[in-house]
Amino acid sequence: MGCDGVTRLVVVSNRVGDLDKMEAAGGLAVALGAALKDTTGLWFGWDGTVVENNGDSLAPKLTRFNSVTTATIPLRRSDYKNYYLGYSNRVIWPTFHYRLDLATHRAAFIDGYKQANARIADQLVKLVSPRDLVWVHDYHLIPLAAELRRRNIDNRIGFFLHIPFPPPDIFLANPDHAWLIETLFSFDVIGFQTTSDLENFRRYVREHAKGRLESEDRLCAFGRSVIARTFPVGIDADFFHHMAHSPEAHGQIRRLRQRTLNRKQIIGVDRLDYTKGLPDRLRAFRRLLELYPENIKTVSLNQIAPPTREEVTAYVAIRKELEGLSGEINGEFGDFDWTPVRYIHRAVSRDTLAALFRGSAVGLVVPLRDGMNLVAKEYVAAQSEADPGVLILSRFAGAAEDLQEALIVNPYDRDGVTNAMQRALNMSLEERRERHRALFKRVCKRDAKHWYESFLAALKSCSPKRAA
Ligand code: ADQ
Repeated sequence: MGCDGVTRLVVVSNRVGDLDKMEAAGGLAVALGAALKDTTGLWFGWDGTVVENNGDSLAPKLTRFNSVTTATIPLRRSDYKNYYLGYSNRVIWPTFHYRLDLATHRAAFIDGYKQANARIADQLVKLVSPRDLVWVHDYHLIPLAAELRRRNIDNRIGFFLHIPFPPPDIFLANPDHAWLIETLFSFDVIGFQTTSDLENFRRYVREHAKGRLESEDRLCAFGRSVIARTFPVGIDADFFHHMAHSPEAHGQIRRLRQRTLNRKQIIGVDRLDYTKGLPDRLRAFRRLLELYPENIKTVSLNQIAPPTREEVTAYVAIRKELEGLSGEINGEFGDFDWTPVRYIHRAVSRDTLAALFRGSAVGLVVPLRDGMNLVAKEYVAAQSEADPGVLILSRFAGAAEDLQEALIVNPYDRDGVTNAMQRALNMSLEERRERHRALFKRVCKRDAKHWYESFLAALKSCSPKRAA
């Protein structure tokens, strides 16, 4: 990478994005794709395939895309089950999103998580050179630095948590809380999305791990010291704005308006995940039609929700609930010439998304809990200065810390969300412009480049660690 001409960047994440298409529905792939676009480096992760436990090779497959090489490995079947579906997505994901009720603790899950991280480290060490900066992403790989240190890797290693970090009272409910935190201290830099995530982490370290704050951003515990700071993730705002204003986007918006007879559109775009508050928003939309019937036949809700993690029961349940609700609303309110809710259960290309955002009067981003939420930033970036739409944003999305000029709502308060929709649909052009100007400025300032440059600057400021 152009890091400093000498060091190379090695990014490690659960999945490696498709650098050719970047159509993947997932915030991490989108953010890292933008970060790696103008660098040279290595991106290491799972290729999405599963092999049988014995015999098949886990050796990385190298592929070059311009200046970035991807190195991908398959997962063993037991790791897929216990590390990926099990500990990562049935323990850490729900717990870190404050959903203790959905966490399933099994010995096989935590054992699998540890073993898979050790196997990933075995493959990764073959590719790491002494001067590389190693940047590990997200909750699947919390113990990776400890595994690398065990293999005598003393490079600078950073970690960025894309999801929230819960308050100590919730974190303590995870039987492995002490181990998870100790293992994090093998990194040199730990990055969080928001100040409340960072504060939750600091509180745990101070109150439950005998740690102390050494300086404004340095924490000491377990005889080691790490930089712990916020690095709110951003998007390539310029690129997204231009994509939403291309001649192709104009054509798509014109066709959308013709098809919908110029009715106002509310748009939601989220992976189909229980953290995203999808059923609640459909209920809030139904309430909008009940409380403010002038919206009947004049407003539609387009919800794009591609499938994820379909082998986890909680995800099957949410899909059923959503399909049931959209069917009910359409049955109750729809007519031959108007469909109130359009629900699309697949990924769409980035340029189509940009056009849809621009063509929609309201962006509805109301997760129950979210690390950041890039859709909120994409919706802002896609708007036209002259006639911008209105962003409705959950106070529990990390993005709300920065995007205060959105209409901030409590996603658990259905009537509050309904009233925000009504307000957004009727907001004066002057107020829309004023809010959008402020939001767009922030989204541009704290963009993807700012995110990765500030993280890497912090990582480079550390002196290489000796193996623990
Ligand atoms: P996610 O939970 O995946 O990411 P989010 O930040 O909203 O959530 O990112 C989703 C990305 O996928 C967006 O760029 C969006 O445009 C895209 N996407 C969603 N649906 C799509 C569809 N149908 N077709 C095409 N693209 C689609 C995690 C955390 C977030 C955090 C990010 C980045 O959960 O809180 O913001 O990582 O750190």
